[in-house]
Amino acid sequence: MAPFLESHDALEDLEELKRRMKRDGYLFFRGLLDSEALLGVRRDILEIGYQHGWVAEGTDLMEGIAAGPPRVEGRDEEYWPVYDAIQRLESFHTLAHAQPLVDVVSKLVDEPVLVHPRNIARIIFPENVLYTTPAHQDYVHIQGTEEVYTAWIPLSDCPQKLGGLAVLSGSHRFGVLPTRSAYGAGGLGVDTDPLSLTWIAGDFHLGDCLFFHSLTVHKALENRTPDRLRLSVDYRYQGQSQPLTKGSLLPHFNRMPWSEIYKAWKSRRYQYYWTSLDLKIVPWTPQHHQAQKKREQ
Ligand SMILES: O=C(O)CCC(=O)C(=O)O
Ligand SMILES: [Fe+2]
Repeated sequence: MAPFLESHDALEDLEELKRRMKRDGYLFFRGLLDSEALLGVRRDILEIGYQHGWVAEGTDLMEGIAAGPPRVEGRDEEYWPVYDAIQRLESFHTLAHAQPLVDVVSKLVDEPVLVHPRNIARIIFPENVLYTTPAHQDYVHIQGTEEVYTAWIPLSDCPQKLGGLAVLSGSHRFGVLPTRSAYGAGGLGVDTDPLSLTWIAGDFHLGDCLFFHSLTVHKALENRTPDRLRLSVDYRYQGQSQPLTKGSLLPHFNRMPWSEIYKAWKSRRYQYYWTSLDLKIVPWTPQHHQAQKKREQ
């Protein structure tokens, strides 16, 4: 794997940022975000994990030392109470609106940015490599417009052995690729061999952020640590004039209404903020998921 191209030098150069995104399908920034807010979200998530026995007793909470068997999104019933509690966190949703994140996307789209409220958090257990996020494109899940950008942000330093994210540079230029079912987040994978492109990865430090286009193929690296949880968040952004599907305005997994999520929030600033915008809602198509099922029959 080759290292990420760092784009801090181009942060003030709109044309260069756009050029790099267009060429590579990703932008990587070191130290884009303030560690305080990231560590606040980390603490909130680990406190929930601790209450549910996912974090080892008698250890420093912020180290994120795993306890018990791996719990996997979409596979284990035990995942839900923890994930529901994370979805109720004001800190987790507020971080998606951090100015440096919105600023990068606004430079790419040249218009006011819509922050999708469907924010996602990941808790990846160690040594559970079968469920490592497979190579996939976000577009098949999100749809609306291809011009959606994901920001992937680890909530700690994230060396490759903790299971960071890798992108297949240039893969966004191949359109929507055929899917197949796969283990790991999203449940759909793509075959990347025919593309003959290079995987790009690196060691993340707290504050680093990876942006990628909705057609850019990406995957997680295996969490090869003996005992650490990998915590990260992924947020999505697009231009406000671009179409989107209803699902992007619902909570991730849509297990409860926003009113439930907002119950303990202190501020209303980031509640229902999209409802005052004139958004163009378009249908979501199950076609990518169905085509995959047919191919496998
Ligand atoms: O963190 C992961 O394992 C998956 C992240 C991902 O697929 C995304 O951010 O779109
Ligand atoms: Fe993804």
